[in-house]
Parts: sequence; structure tokens; C-alpha cells
Amino acid sequence: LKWYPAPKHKEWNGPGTTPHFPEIVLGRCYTYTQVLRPELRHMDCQEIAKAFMRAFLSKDPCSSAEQDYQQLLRLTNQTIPCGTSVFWSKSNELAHQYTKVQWAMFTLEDMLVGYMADNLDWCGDHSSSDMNYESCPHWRKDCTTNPKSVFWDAVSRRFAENACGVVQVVLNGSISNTFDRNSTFGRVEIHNLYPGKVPTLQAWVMHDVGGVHRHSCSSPDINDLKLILRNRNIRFTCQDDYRPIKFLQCV
Ligand code: 2NF
Repeated sequence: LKWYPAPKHKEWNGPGTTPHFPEIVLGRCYTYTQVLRPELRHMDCQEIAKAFMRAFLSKDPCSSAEQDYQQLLRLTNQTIPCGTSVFWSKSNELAHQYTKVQWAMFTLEDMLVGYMADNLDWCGDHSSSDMNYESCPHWRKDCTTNPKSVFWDAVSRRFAENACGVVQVVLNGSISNTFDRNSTFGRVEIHNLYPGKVPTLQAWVMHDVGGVHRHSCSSPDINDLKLILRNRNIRFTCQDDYRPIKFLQCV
């Protein structure tokens, strides 16, 4: 009698690991270090991809910890000039359009580690050395301590800790939670800026063209952000529909 493994059932509520995850991560690492930012040519993409896999393979996908990514963080350490960090929240596309035309500015996804992982899903399993391509824990429905959420928290924390000079954030003024305390920006990034290194945070509150203006710089929401930063001794400035970003919404 031949033994067939039981068909794998969907364990979790989130999408499974992106097909060819290891190849995509390795390929993106080479693209970034050899083509986009050749000053990082010396980085070891084989080691970097290996450290990424080791962070979550053969582990319970609801017991992920930032510690698991320490080796990956060490290997992808990257410094950028002061005054070039751009944070974003609920403004994914626009913020990246902005740093695309402002080649000297960096969002986390313009850094090697963020570039490798952007838009991918990944998780493993305690009882297998392979990735789970069927499903991964959903951060709301299953657990927040999943490999992907923990990764973004860890790399966002480091991105904020390493920031220096005047930093910027692109916010979405056309939605109800323009400043969301539970977002990565509100929960992790603003609390990990070093006041001694970051004198000022500049916020750009952007409104969709022809869309509603739910919040502007004078909204109570934005005032919350201002108060948090004031308590941390970081100066706050805010501008609605900052022109250099505004014109990108029209192209
Ligand atoms: O996927 C990314 N590239 C990513 C994910 C999380 C955080 C990037 N970040 C970094 C960026 F550098 C930005 O500065 O944090 C900032 C943006 O995160 P945000 O949470 O402030 O912004 P949102 O638009 O609310 O969310 C961005 C993405 O993250 C997911 C969310 O579903 C969206 O796809 N997300 C937010 N919080 C969690 C969480 N706790 C989350 N996914 C899983 N667990």
C-alpha cells in the first residue's frame, strides 16, 4: 500500500509564502547591491538571503521575535546621509513616487532590507524545514508575533533609530486615521527617533486630487502627533499638500 501525505489544509488566515520567495529575495539583493546602489557591491547576498531564511524556518510562526532577525539586520546595515529619511503611513504609493524622483531621499523600501521584502509574504512551520506556501498567520486574525509583522517592526525600528537630521513623513489626509497610533509609524517609528539626532519631523499631509479633506495640519489627530513629539523634544512642522509631492499625484 502506498502512503500519501494528507492534503495540507489551510492552517492560517493570511496568504501563504510568496512562490519562489528565496529566489526573489536573493535576486532583489543582487539587483539592489550590484545595479541600483553599486556602492554596496561588497555585500554578501548569499549570506543575507540565508540569514533571512534562518530567521523563520523550522519555527512556530506565531512565536517570531525581533531577535530572530538580528543576524539579517547586522548583515544589511546601511547608512544614509542625515536629512534623507522619509517615513510614510497610509500613503505607500505616493511616498515611493516622491523618493523615486528625489533619488537622494530614502523610505525604508529604498533601503536594501526593505527592498528585499517589500510586498512579499513568508512564514515557516515548527515541524517542517520548508516554507508554508499554503497560508501564514494573519496579524489581526491569528497573531501579531508572526514572521512578517515582527520583521517590519524590527526593520522599521532600526530605520527610525538610525535616522538623523530633519526627517519627513508623508501622511494621507483623505482618510479617517491620518495619524494612526497603532500603525507602524505611530507605534514604532516615532518612538524610536533619537531626539539628540533628529531635531525636527516635517509632516506632509496629502489629500487625494478631487478627494475629501478629512484631516489637515490643524486637525486634532495631527495635534496628537505634535504632542507626542513635543514630549520627546522633537520639533514638529506640518504642511498640507506640499507642492513637490502634490504634483506627483497629477502625473
Ligand atoms: O510593507 C511594508 N513595506 C511596510 C510594512 C510595515 C511598516 C513598511 N513599514 C514601515 C515603512 F517604512 C513606513 O515608514 O512603516 C511605515 C508604514 O507603516 P504603517 O503601519 O505606518 O502604514 P500603513 O499604511 O498603516 O501600513 C503599511 C503596511 O503594513 C501593514 C499594513 O497592512 C500595510 O500593508 N501593517 C501595519 N501594521 C501591521 C502589523 N502590526 C501591518 N502588518 C502586519 N502587522
